[in-house]
Amino acid sequence: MGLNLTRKILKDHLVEGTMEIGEAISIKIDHTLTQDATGTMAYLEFETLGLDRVKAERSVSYVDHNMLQVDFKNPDDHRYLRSIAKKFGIHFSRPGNGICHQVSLERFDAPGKTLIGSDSHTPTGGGMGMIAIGAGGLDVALSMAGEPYTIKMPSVVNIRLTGKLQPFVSAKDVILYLLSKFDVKGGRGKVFEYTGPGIETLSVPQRATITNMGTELGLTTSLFPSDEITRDFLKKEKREDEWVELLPDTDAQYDEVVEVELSKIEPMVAKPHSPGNVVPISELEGKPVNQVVIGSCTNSSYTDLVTAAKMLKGHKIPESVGVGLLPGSRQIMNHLADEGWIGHFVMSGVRILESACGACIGMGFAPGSNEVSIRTFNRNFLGRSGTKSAEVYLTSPEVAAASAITGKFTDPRKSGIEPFTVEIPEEFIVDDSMIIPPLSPEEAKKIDIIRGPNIKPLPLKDALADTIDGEVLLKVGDDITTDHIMPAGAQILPLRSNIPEISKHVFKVVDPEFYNRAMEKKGGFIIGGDNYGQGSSREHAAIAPSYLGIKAVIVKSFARIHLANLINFGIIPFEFKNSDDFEKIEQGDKLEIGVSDIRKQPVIMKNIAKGQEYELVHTLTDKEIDVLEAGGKLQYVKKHS
Ligand code: MIC
Ligand code: SF4
Repeated sequence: MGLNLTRKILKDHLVEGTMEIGEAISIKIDHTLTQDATGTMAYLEFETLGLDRVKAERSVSYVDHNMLQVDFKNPDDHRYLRSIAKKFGIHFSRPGNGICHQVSLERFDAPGKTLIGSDSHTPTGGGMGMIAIGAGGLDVALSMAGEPYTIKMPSVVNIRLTGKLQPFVSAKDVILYLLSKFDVKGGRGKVFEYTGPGIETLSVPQRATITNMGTELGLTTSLFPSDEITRDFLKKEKREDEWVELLPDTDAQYDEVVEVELSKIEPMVAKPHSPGNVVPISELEGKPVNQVVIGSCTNSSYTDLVTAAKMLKGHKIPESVGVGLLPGSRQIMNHLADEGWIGHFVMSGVRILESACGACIGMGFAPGSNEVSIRTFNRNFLGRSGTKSAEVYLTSPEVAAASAITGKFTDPRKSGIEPFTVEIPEEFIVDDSMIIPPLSPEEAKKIDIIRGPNIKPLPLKDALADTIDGEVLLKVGDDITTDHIMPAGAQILPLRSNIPEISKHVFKVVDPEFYNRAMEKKGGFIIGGDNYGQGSSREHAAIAPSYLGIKAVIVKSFARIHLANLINFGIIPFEFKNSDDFEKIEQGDKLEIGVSDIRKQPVIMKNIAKGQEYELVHTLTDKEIDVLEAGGKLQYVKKHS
């Protein structure tokens, strides 16, 4: 029986387990990625492991999220991260060099390798033919320490692409189309592996747009083969030596097949407040727009940005619209400058922002009250832009540019602009002078780690008691994101290295009183619906609740990365055996769960207030139960080393 590419790469890296769907497998990790907003915590955790140097083949630390620098906090984190990189043998991509996923694709990703990153969009690397997975910071720290990474063996779906995209329709529309079919829960426990003649029409950056936003489907990851197109991209990046051909077997087996005819896809738009809320542009045409932002790790390729520049060239942006450009990397910014495109953006009235996450994570360029913002990003969760009342829509660069010109939602095919193609340059401008390479072990010994006053040690939980009890502090519905649990943005993001401070903001967008209640009641429980914890990989959405005394989260189902983060920080992730029980529980109910032997399922939860009992289940492995019993993964690792 022929192997698909996902299974081939996983098999090559398998350390433990059998590759049966749903079974826990541990894989060897070749590359690691961190960004500053999750990285400071990941390195604080790595430090506690007591190693002299990272053991992964290639580890890279990026600074791209916390770049506003309104006071000492962000620059102190940057300085800490730079000293850590030098101390432990890590590449350091300096602030200004670009967004982690874009730079990783350009300078570090390599076909056939495995990559773990403390950012949920790490699967961007799947566009390069590697297994790239997003994880919590602690799991990345352990991968840097040489530990294998454990996932549940995913099922592999063959997304078979045929045909060719129409002019002004691009890779973003392909992934938005898939989101319209499968929504934000449809990919859980799966890998989307792209095959078929249509893939030959997509460049590596276009493939990476699709794999990047596969995260929004809830996928474990997404994967394209490594073919001549991959080779060509690596050659242009002066890294052809890292190319290997990697294809599925001709008779490869898949668990499902989905056919997608590229020529039938239209420009698509994700409406507020979910990337899964997708409609064709025709449903929105003519609606006034106040803001347009082009860029981010989803749409920052040369083709994306030159296409937008060509469309905007010679036009003046109407006064009712503010347009921003966030080029994903310094390399792309250099091309735009070198070839005169920056000038065209500026002449049309676009505000040039820096090569960073910026507006995507609410770090500046927020829309006004009730305003309509079109963004070429991957997420439009409530309040993420910094303005809770704003309506954020996600589109391709083509729709964004056409709408920026008219001041209303515009189908680029009807914009009057003649269709054109943008060829990737013969060679990219390769300049790694903003990447500090790892020091030799001897040089590294001389480095001191520099910490600022906002960098506080990580508080750890005690070992698990036999019974856990307390009140239901909050009851929420389906699809709660980690942006709901632990919001980001300019006020809160700089507190990522200070758990006691950041904990004050837990669930702030859902219930501003949550923190006070959790403190007053000395912790308790959270009740949730389906797909609890979707979105970002931020482990702060587990660490901060753990610090506030949350003992268990009881929901209908979890999203993958958040589930792992809860376990890592000692919060028990239970699911209702009978999802109707969700309805019976209210905020304020007093619950009690005997957890001395949670290996035996179902586990009984008593509702003292209502005199009821409910059956709970979980998907925990024996090792995960040991981790929970120790109070969390760091405590467990220390006990076993
Ligand atoms: C995001 O897009 O939500 C982030 C900010 O990049 C997060 C990481 C974080 O919260 O630091 C992610 O995607 O994991
Ligand atoms: Fe940065 Fe936005 Fe990409 Fe997250 S999704 S890595 S915040 S650009």
